[in-house]
Amino acid sequence: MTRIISWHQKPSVPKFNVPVGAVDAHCHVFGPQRQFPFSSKAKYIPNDAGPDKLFALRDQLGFSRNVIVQASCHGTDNSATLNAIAQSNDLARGVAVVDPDIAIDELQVLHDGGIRGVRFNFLKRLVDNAPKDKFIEVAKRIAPLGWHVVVYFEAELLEELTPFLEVLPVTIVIDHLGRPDVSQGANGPDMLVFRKLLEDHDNIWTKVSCADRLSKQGWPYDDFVEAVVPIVADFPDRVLWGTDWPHPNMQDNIPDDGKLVDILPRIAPTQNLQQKLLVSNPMRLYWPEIYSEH
Ligand code: 0GY
Repeated sequence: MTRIISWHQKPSVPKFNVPVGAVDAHCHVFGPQRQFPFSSKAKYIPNDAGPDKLFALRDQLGFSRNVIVQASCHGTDNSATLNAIAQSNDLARGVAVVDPDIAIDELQVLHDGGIRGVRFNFLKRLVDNAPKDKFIEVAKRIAPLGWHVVVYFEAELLEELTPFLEVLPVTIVIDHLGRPDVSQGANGPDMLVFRKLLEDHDNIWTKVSCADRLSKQGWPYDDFVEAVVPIVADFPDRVLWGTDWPHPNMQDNIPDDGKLVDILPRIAPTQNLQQKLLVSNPMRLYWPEIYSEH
């Protein structure tokens, strides 16, 4: 398999200044492969995108912290993610992907390494199986650690997955709004069903991220912005945002990360909303021990 370079080689410096202490709450690291080989089940093999590159981008974009989500190409071996967190001076935390049979003492080791959640990935193009009953057991096992689950699925699966989401005894963060068709608009069927999920369950949060994957129009992502503005306005305490760098598996329309940051004031138009989206919400979830609301 050819190793893919899925990220912009010269992202711009954003025009928008993010608030002090902003967290990029969805990004990944790949490798370096010599130290951290990819999984034999990986559906794509990327070039190395290690912690040095990630932290340089963080600084360029004006962010302070990262939440590193274990990428599917590393399977359930979280070493690359843990390595990046260890090199961050406590400016990174992580979300792991685990073998569903993982024991409590192994979870504690991950906790000590900065992991605060597990990801359940239902995308068939990324993983071979997603055993719901085993995931429920994992969720019960992580609850005493104060962790949350991150769930990744596409809009057509939402109805089938809702009963599963309803039995998870922890906070749930849904990646990229459950991948709706944003071209239907803010009142289109996908966004309305997703909004209802948030209305009915106050333990469900979402990441209003991945404009580049969800928009059908491309930059400046007007269809994405229009669809997510009401979500940020109406659920301001349950939204997160991240770059998705290094944009796993993207081969066309690779986004300029600086321009992704530049849509933030359009999706969160007030300072109060920007503070919640980029600082208070991710800090409450990932660094609660050092964060207090003023
Ligand atoms: C994302 C999106 C994708 C990939 C992964 O773990 C991954 O490989 O998450 C995707 O291909 O849509 O959130 O990074």
